[in-house]
Amino acid sequence: MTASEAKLIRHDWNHEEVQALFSQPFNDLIFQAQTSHRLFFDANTVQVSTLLSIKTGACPEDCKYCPQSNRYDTGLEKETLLAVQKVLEEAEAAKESGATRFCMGAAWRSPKARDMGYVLDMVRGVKDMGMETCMTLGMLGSEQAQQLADAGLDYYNHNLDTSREYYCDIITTRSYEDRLSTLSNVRAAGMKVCSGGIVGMGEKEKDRIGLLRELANMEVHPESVPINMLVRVEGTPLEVGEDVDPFDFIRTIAVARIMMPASHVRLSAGREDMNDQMQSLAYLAGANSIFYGEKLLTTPNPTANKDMELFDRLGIKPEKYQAQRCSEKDEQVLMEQVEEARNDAFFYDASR
Ligand code: SAM
Ligand code: DTB
Ligand code: SF4
Repeated sequence: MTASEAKLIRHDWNHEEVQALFSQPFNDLIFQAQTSHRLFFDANTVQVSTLLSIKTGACPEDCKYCPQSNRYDTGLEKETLLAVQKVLEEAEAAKESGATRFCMGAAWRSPKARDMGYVLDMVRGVKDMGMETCMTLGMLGSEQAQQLADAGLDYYNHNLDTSREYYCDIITTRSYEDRLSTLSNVRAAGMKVCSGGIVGMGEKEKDRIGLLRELANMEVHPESVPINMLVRVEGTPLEVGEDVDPFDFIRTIAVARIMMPASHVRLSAGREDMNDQMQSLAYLAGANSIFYGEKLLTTPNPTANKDMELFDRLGIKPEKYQAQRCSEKDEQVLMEQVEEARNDAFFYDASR
C-alpha cells in the first residue's frame, strides 16, 4: 500500500463526520464511494463466497432476528453437526461453481471442546482444496482462535450487528464487549476478521453510524464487512416491522466503503428480496463481495445462475485471487477526486 493510500485508511472517525457522509445528496455519496472503491479495487470485480450451515438451529442465544434461536418457533428443521465428509463434498461443489471462499456457520453460542476436532478437520480439508476458508461459530476464546488459525482458517465472521446503544434491544444473552473480545482473539491469532451488521431491525441512522464507527475505528479494519439486510423470518420477534428505505440501505454500503476503503464490503443477506437494479446500485456504492448459492444458512438466496446472469449484464467478473489494483497514474487522479469529494461533503454539511 502506498503512503497516500494509507492516509485514506483512518481509525478516528467521529459521529459528525460520518453523519456528514450519510447526509450528502445521494449522487454525491455514490460518487465519493465509487471513487474510493476504484483506488483500492478493480470496480468490476466481485468476490464470491459460498455459505454452508454446518450445524442448524437449537441455538441458546436470543438474537431477535435469528430463525435459529431455540426461543422462537420458526418451524426450522434442526440438524446436528454435519459429518466432515459431507462438508467437504459441499465445498467441492461450491468450488466447481466458482466460489473462492467457503464459509461454514454453526448455530452455537460458542464451540464446545468436543466439537473442535471436527471443525478443525473441516478447515484443513477445505484448505487442501485450494479455497479460502471462513467460519462463524459464535464466541471464541483465545485458545480456540489459535487452534483455528493453526488449522489454516483464513477468516472468522463475528458481527457486531448494530450500534453499542441499540445492541441490547436485539440481543441480551451476550454483550457487545463479548463480541469485541472474540474479534480481538481472532485478530491476535493472526486470522482475518469478517465483521459487519444488519440494516432493517428498527435501528436509526445514528445506530448505523455507531456500527460503522465501531468497525472503522478498530486498530485494523475488518478485511471483510458484511452488510446484511434483515431477512424477516416468521416466528422471530422481528418478523414484523417497518421496512428500510432501500436508498438508506445503499447509503450504508457507500459509507462503509468510504470508511473502510481497502476492505471487501459484502452485500450479504437479503438479496433474495432485492431486484437487479437494487443490487447493481449496491455494487455501484462499493459492495464487492456476495454470498453465492441458493441458500444462506437457512433462508433462500438468488441462484448462482441468476447472479452470473446479472454479473454478465453488468460486466462484472468474479474475483479470482486478489482483486487487481488501479495503475499508478489512475491512482494520482483518483486521490485528487477523493479529496475533492470529501471537501464537497463537508462544505455541503456546513452550509445546511
Ligand atoms: N451463531 C453464530 C453467531 O451468531 O455469531 C454464527 C451464525 S449467525 C447466523 C451469523 C450472522 O448472521 C449474525 O450475526 C447476523 O448478523 C446474521 N443473521 C442471522 N439471521 C439473520 C437474518 N434473519 N437477517 C439478516 N442477517 C441475519
Ligand atoms: C453474515 O454476516 N451473514 C451470513 C454470514 N455472516 C454467516 C448469514 C446470514 C444469515 C441469514 C439468515 C439465514 O439464512 O439463516
Ligand atoms: Fe444463535 Fe448466531 Fe442465531 Fe444468535 S445469530 S441465535 S448466536 S445462530
